[in-house]
Amino acid sequence: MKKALITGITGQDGSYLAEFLLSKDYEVYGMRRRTSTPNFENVSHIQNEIHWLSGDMTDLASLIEAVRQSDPDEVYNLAAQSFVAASWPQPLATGQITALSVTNMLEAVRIAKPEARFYQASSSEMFGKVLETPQTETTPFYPRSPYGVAKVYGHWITVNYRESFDMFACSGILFNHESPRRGLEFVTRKVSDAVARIKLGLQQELRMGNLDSLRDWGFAGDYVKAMWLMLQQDRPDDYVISTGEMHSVRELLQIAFSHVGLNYEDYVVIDPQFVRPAEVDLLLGDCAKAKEKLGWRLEVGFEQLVRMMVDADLERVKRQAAVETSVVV
Ligand code: NDP
Ligand code: GDR
Repeated sequence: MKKALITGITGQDGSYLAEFLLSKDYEVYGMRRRTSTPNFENVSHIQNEIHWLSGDMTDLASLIEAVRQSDPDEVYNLAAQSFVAASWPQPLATGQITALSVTNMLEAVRIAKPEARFYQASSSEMFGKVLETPQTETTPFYPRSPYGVAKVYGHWITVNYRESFDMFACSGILFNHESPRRGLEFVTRKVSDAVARIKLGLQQELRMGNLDSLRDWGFAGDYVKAMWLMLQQDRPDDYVISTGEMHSVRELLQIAFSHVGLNYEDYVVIDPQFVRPAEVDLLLGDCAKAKEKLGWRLEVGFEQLVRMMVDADLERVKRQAAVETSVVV
């Protein structure tokens, strides 16, 4: 039985990856930090199947201990301050967690289990300003946010540990991927949640930022399979994972609202607080290398993804509203 250690297991990707690895009979170790309010929402259905370890990305001692205790064959480093907009008001915390902590994790592996295979969650945000489309493994980086800058550091330190210490370290340059487990602050989930609330009469408007930005959005369940595939190869390498399709935020709104018979223009209000100091106008990935070398395939398309998220939020909001009503009665 193979053993995997996942950081960031309570997040969107960590939960899908844990499910996927459990289905492949892995022993899954999940590292989580202490939070004042426990947040097992994404993993509650598999909570008892995971071996829980306590640790924080900024605390090297806890990471070494997590690697020692789990003795993993594979390490998936997904933990990060992952919300781009929050990286301007919290640039140093973002740098500590999303950039420098990658070195912490690589050091923990190098010290405690150097032969373990390592996956780093790199990001299309590293491309930032458009220098080339579609973007590939060789497109230069020009990050446009403290988050993007931090991810560039995490990416290169992973490459450097591979080249310096001969570690099996891979970096997945993943484009945006979404699901019903996406945090509520990210644009797809903000929209699907609002559509559900508006449809059910619980919200009147939706305040948004830049509707013209273009993203290459896929389904998180498909993308975690690519992470695993990278660690099953003979040689470590870096791969772009994307759909190769681009849609605007406006299109996202159109599809989500029309799925419940509404017109987004009747509800959306532009609010400058959601417009970023510097924007990534366009992301479009070319994942030919992953298709060819990993045999990775996409299963869920954009419209299907948006409808899936709206349907899931309709169900969830209805359930919550029913509980609240019964409490009031
Ligand atoms: P989430 O924000 O959903 O999850 C982030 C996870 O990191 C959470 O489990 C969080 O724990 C954990 N975490 C944050 N800070 C720390 C810390 N100091 N110590 C320990 N754990 C910490 O992100 P996603 O699942 O969407 O993304 C996973 C990774 O992939 C991230 O690195 C992200 O930057 C990267 N990525 C994501 C893409 C996407 O489109 N989703 C695209 C490209 C890259 P807690 O629950 O306690 O907050
Ligand atoms: P992104 O995702 O920044 O691409 O990073 P997000 O969903 O936050 O934004 C996507 C685009 O939508 C525009 N936008 C808004 N975004 C939010 N959150 N809220 C709004 O109201 C709003 N209005 C317009 C944004 O300006 C942006 O252009 C995600 C994260 O998962 C990162 O961790 C990951 O690395 C990248 O994707 C790839």
